[in-house]
Amino acid sequence: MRRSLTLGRREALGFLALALGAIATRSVRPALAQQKLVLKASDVHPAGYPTVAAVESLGRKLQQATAGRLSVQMYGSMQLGGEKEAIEQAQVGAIQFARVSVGALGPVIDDLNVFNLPFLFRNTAHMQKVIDGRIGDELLEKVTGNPRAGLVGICWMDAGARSVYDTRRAIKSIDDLKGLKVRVMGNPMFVDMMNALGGNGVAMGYDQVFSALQTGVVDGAENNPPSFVFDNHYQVAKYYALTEHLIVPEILVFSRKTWDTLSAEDRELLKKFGREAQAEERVLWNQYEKQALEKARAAGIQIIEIADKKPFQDAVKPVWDKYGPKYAELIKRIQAVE
Ligand code: GTR
Repeated sequence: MRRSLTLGRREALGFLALALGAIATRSVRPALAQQKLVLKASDVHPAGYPTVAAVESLGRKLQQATAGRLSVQMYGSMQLGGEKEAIEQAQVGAIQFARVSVGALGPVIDDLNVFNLPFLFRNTAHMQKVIDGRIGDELLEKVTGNPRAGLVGICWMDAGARSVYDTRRAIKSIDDLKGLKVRVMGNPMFVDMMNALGGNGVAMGYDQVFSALQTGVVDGAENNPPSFVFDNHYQVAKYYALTEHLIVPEILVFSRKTWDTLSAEDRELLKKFGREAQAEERVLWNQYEKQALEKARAAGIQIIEIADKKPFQDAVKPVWDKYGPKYAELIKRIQAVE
């Protein structure tokens, strides 16, 4: 009897989303477009993280430009759950901004999955050129134009390169990955990728990774240095192998439900400040990436350079064979970006 009275975390989040939704529908009505509106934003990362700081800065500019009529309330640190939950909450209009990885949004908007191909970009500078240019704009438009997604693409954000970390052993060559249970983002492409690399890919929400590492549900995960360090995974996983197998940008999306209630001027402001947030986040990102690696080294994490990535690149060929062909044209254009 007692158990039915206690709310599970997921149920509690569900209620929270509903409650936020109720507030949102009350405050977001076309006829009331001139009224004060607090736009809710979700991020899995804590205060101070580049993506969180950039969206907060967007919020301050919005507040200033509209004399306080529009503002942003940031819910960081997974207060509203993981990224799947953030996407769903933005779709129903319970929140307005979801800052998520393209990895997490790929299952909703297949056009984006091109960026989730392992070793697609030569390096992070290449990825930046692509998201800053024509292709970046086109893919944001695909998000906005997707009739089923219920989202508007605002801007991209940097997330560097993702590498494997684990609690068991130093991965020096691809053979060391054999049999390791490695958490990946909730996208079938990444499960296939990890399996192709010799590990066992386990898809799981970001909100569960720390405890899964701690309890041994998984042996490892893969992420960029700031997530590894500032989300505390480095406290349990002591080996970080710089495989850099994925360079997946992040994206800031906005609830279509709310968007449709905004005036053209307000939409323009959101787009303008979004573009600025993309540039601001990059500066913060570069600093944070350096700090993260320094902090990991100081904490005694074994950081392993992988001089020869070719065996890793060769191993993911089946992933390219399975998912690559439908993006063939776009891949050619991406590869041609210098
Ligand atoms: C981080 C990223 C998050 C989330 C997370 C994950 O690098 O910033 O948006 O996608 O990875 O692995 O789920």
